Amino acid sequence: MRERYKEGSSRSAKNILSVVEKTRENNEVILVFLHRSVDGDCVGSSSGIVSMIRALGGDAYVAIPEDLPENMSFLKIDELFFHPNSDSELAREFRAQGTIGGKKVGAAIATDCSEGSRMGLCGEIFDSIEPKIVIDHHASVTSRSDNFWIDPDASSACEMVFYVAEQISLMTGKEMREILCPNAAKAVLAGIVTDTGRYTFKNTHPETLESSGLLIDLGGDISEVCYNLFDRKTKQKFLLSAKARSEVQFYCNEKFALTVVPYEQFKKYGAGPDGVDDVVSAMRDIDGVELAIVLRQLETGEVRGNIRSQEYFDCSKFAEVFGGGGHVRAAGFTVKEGDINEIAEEVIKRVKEAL
Ligand SMILES: [Mn+2]
Repeated sequence: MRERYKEGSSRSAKNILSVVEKTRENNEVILVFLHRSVDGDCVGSSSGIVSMIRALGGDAYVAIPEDLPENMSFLKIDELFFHPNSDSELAREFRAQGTIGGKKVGAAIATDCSEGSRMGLCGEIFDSIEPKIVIDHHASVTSRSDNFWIDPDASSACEMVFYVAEQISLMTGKEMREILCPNAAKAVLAGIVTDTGRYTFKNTHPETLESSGLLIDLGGDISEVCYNLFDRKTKQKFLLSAKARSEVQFYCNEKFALTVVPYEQFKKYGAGPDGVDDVVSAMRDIDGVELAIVLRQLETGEVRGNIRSQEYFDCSKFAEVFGGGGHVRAAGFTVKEGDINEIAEEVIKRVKEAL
């Protein structure tokens, strides 16, 4: 293990071991939380934590506020998840008496996010549980505690979780392949691949590749992960993505690229809300473009903005203007209601002031 993650990963490992011990003694379950609009990193990191806790003899589920996206079904991790508003037996029990499999919730762990406000309908549950452990790499996190490991320099929450698993292996003498079951290892690898843009972003460190290599050993198939998360697409998605790209507009001496995708376009092409996921980084990679933004309108009417920058524009700070957050080179926000074209005008105005 290199120095980079030593302090944070061993502190997190100790915190996790102590809540596993406490919840085992009290016959309680641990819930692991992720952010809404789930992505590979939050899904992978939370799955890794659940696998870890179960390997230590504890009981845990990921509390997810929405269905797992279709492009993640190849991970085969459904049994790690618990959707509190679903129709499942566990969810009905939880709504009726606040228990899961007869157990009270004794601890909360959040990965790839730190605040209930980012967790959709699971946020209220997170806020009501103590103690809380957080493993996150978002620059916008401001609260600190011994139970929080926040490292904005880490490529992904998944990479952090890998090194926590390694510490737990060292501390307990359990083998890595016991701690991260093959499907969890694949999910953790998927998160690293997602947040590094397949190891092309500046957040890719030697540790990122070392952990990925070990995850391949533990059952992560990197070509399967990349094909399912990046390359495979429906015809509908392909056509909508082409339409969104063809509608791009340039501002600020062509340094700012913006495309706006109203809900009617999703309907017209028959594509789901993820139909334009590949557009924003492609726009950012156009010669001369520093900043790319995709605005998409969902069926609920809310407008989601995805922001990417090349070299100097602070996406996280810009997203905060619209109530969002993220990283310096990649961030996002959601506006609950409003006309998408008016929101676009506001975005253009703010960019002109900031860029
Ligand atoms: Mn992440």
